[in-house]
Amino acid sequence: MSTEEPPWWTRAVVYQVYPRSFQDSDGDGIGDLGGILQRVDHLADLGVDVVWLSPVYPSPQADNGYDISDYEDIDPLFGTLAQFDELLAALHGRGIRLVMDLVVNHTSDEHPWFVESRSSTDSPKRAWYWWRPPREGMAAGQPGAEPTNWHSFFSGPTWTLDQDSGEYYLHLFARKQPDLNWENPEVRQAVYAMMRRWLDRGVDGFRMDVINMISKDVGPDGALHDGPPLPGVPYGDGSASYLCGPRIHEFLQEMHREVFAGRPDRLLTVGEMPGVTVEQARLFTDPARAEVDMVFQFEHVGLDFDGDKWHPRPLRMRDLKASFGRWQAGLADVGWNSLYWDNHDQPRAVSRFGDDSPRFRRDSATCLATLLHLHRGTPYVYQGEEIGMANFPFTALEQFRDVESLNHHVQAVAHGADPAEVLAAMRRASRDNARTPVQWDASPAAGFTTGTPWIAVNPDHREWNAAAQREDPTSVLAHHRRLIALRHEEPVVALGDFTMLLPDHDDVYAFTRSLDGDTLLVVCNVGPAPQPLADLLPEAVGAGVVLGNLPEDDPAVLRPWEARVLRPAR
Ligand code: TEU
Repeated sequence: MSTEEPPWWTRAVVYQVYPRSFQDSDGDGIGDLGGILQRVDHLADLGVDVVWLSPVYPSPQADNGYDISDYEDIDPLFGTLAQFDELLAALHGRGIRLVMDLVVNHTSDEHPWFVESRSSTDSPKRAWYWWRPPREGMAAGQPGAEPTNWHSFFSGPTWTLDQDSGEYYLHLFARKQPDLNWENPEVRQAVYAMMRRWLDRGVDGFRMDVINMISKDVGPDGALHDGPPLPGVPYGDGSASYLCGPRIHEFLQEMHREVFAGRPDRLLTVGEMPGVTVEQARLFTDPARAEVDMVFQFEHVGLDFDGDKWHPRPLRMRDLKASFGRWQAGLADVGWNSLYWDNHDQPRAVSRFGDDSPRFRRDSATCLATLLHLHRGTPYVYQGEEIGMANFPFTALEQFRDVESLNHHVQAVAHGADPAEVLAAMRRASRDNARTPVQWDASPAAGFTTGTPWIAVNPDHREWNAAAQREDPTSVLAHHRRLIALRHEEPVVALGDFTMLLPDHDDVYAFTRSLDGDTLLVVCNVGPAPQPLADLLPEAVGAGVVLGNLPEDDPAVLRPWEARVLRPAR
């Protein structure tokens, strides 16, 4: 670390709001800006420094707002620009920054840019997207005539035929999310201008959706290439052609110059980067290269499935330690980590990595939170995580809303999978687990809405809700408050070095953090059996407890799901 003052976000905790599911203020069953305004006190009370707001722009809502038809406004579903300004002021008034979601790998197919692009092969906006004729020697619309064999993130091919022109357009995600052509400088300048307008409005940065997919690997002839075949589907894996493509660093550096250079350093940029490696992340987050402050990597949320998210396998703690340990070491001297378990795309951590049975739900939620927040990096809390929200007990297809889950069901069943098994996988892995309404209180719609919620409220809200936890010092909520405060108060939490201990132990996750002679020892029992701490880490036994998730008891034994942050005697 240099002698310069470290960036403010090294001490910060970010809270993600997924507006559709946070708080409804007008009774239509969908969360909105007015609702967030009503809950600003909850955020201030928690002590978070930043809110990352998932998309609120006008959108046909094919992917809950990640399909944007106008970057410059607010969807009436969520409110108005005036309300947005009011929210921004309310957050700023409490010292909380607001980071917008920036979704510019693709637009909605209803964005005027795409409508214009599709209108004719000579449209001035034709080259703003990826249009290609059918595969050589094949007729448009014939199965397999797609320009490449790539499998979409949301099932099916990544190409949709436009009947009028006989050409296909590229969409890595849903067919209503056509990919922008970043090779085109006009596209880039339009995006930068839009970003500048939001910053001028007062927002404090961006979370950049799938930003490592904007550079596609086109050869000198503009050709895109097939990827290796995938098992079980008639498609291939195109990721080598679009993950961290050849111009990705150039584009992000250009964006930095055009949008961020010379602005006050209160801003935060975080690039969402599926498939990013730690070596690449060092480049993306090296301050000297001026690209982004930090990235969301996906390694740890890929350890409990085989190949794809619908084929789960048990998580091995050793794999998690090896992965987190590698990221901590890889970004120790250059760059910065972001730390997360949950977001709007992931099933709930307490159900996935913890134990959501009544006996261990509170303890495992607080244990996981302690483990994460004590790493070096910027922690992200996803709405509801701070009260220990769990997966939804889905039993029927009709309960799902997410385009990824629904498309997967159609495709898997069409390819011969057993519908009951497909449903079981969805119950466990669907993004809808993260999208059920925030559980504010024990009332029928959990205080989320006075109407009918767009997706069912988890029946466990009668017991698991914010109101029940607010005054309870032993609650998951109170524990998050303490963790956030600890990062603010203790320089060693924000900036200390990280050393993994017991890398091969299956149930105890332990590490130290050190800064200028101050050391914290963090010990977490990530399983249901007591662990003999005295044998495993004798130095932990006499150490002072800085923060724990269970009442102090026998210092020599780590109880199931117990987490302790200790300061060993010097
Ligand atoms: O997600 C990107 C991504 O690759 C994965 O999270 C993927 O969408 C899926 O969840 C894997 O199971 C981002 C957004 O976070 C997500 O909500 C959007 O649907 C997607 O991009 C497209 O904009």
